[in-house]
Amino acid sequence: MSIKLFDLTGKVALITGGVHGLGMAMAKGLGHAGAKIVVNDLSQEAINKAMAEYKSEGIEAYGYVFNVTDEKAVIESVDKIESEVGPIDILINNAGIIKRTPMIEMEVADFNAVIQVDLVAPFIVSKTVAKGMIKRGGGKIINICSMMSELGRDSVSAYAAAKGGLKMLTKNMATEWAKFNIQTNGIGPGYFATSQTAPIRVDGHPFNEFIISRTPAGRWGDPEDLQGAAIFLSSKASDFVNGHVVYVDGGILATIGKPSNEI
Ligand code: GCO
Repeated sequence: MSIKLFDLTGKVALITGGVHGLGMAMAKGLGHAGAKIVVNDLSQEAINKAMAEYKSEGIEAYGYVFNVTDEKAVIESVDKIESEVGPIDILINNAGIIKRTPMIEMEVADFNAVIQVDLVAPFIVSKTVAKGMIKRGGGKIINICSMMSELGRDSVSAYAAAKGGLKMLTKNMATEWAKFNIQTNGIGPGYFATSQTAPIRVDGHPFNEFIISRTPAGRWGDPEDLQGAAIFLSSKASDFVNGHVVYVDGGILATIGKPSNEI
């Protein structure tokens, strides 16, 4: 008997914001493991471009325009997805924004905007999707946390507050929903080469050199490095895993680092 622990055939996975970057990379991983992929964005143009990319890789994908911070829109869209594509078995709360501003200069409105998208929206989408999962006997929820779920950094106060909160929200979802056979976990990416980090990754930028020296693997992550953790936490292989954040970070959280002059 072949045990297909990581097979997602027949599953429907909603990856919020999965039209580029880390979300798309994780969605492609789930797609190649057999899942039907559903993504959302605020822009139909971004969705159209993403649909073409998924199709070019032979992945069955669907796109919906809705704002993850708008509860009414989320409820309507989840209903539409579940009637048009199928019941959502896997939810990856990936959609997120970042605003890099020193706290003393940060506008409260900007702080609130980051909290809404990066923390409140995962709450909204998860509680909406979990209602169906509970009725159907289970599901998988993955919250995309961050290095900033564990560590602070100059200029990313709102993002760190949101991602720290998202780590604890993940533990609370696990606490409340594991009895319904819903496994809720997080993935914490280290520093990855995406559009979100492009401004701090340019050759010669001090932060670029810092990350490469501070990461034991000595490189920025490639979005495909996240696919294994995403498939694991979406599959039967993680049916008794609850409330953990799997850090895919090249070892950066494992070390205090070393003096720059040490070979
Ligand atoms: C930053 C980066 C980080 C990474 C990621 C780390 O400005 O420090 O953008 O926030 O994107 O979140 O896990």
